[in-house]
Amino acid sequence: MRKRFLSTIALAGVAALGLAACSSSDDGGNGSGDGDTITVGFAQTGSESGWRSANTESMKTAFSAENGFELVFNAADNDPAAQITAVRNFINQGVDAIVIAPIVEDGWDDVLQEAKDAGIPVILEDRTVSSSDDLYASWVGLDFRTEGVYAGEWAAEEFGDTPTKMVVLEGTTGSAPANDRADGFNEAIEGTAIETIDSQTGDFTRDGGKTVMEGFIAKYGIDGIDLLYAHNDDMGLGAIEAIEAAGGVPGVDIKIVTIDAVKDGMQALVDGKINYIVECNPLLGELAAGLVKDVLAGEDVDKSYYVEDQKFTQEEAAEVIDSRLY
Ligand code: GYE
Repeated sequence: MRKRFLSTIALAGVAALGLAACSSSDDGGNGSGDGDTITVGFAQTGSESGWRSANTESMKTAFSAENGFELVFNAADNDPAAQITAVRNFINQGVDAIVIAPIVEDGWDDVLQEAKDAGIPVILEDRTVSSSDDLYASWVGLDFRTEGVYAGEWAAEEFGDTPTKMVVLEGTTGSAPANDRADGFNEAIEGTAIETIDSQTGDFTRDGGKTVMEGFIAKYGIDGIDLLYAHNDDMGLGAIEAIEAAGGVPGVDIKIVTIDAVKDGMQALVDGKINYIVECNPLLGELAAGLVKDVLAGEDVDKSYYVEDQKFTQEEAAEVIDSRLY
């Protein structure tokens, strides 16, 4: 797949394009609002993490009345069936466009076809789906596989030939970031002496990370675990609580690498409790809103827009933490 990466400048350009191409909702949508207001149904995953809160805020800000939108917001509490029902409701309401942050990759064919048949364009943000890309107009998000590679490269560099026992806190089972972050990481540590002794889902939540880590500690002991790879900061933060409660020192007794770089995660990195973080930028609202306007205006858009991520050591985190936007 051709990857188009967007720098901050390109991001602003895409958003500006969208604003210039402001369209009216004369495409048959019978949603509420006057002719110039674009009614958008947004099916969010839920509110599982700090990343998600920042993403929701970014989306609500971009899809504001000021910017010409009426936003119908739904958060599915991490339930794939409820999210599909929400999308179906948007179709029945006759919204002008639908934006989805798909909880899991599979299971989207039917409802995406229904949206297409109803003439309602779908824009995906954040996570991807396994359906054919004919069924949606465009996607904007992050390269989860590369995030996993970055995290794995750090681990390979840190541990290399030293026999290392690793546990993994996986994201939501079946979600694109859980799948891709696992693959990318495993690829990067191939040939090292890092051994995955256990890997379970913590559902991207702090509580989930804490509970699963408690189980790992009960089974292997603090001394039996050298490295934790958590698919997001929140699960890593939950695991830190579990390690401290068991008398261990996170970041020292057990090294920790996570993904997201939200404020709390970055603070734990600065404090030495996390050892490395790969960023995942949640500020996708303006891009998604620009894409909705472009698609409704009949502009040509790419099928996928990748936003580039950074990565942080403890020293680098200390330098940037005060200027971070989320
Ligand atoms: O990393 C995690 C969130 O889909 C990229 O979902 C997103 C992930 C993010 O719950 O914190």
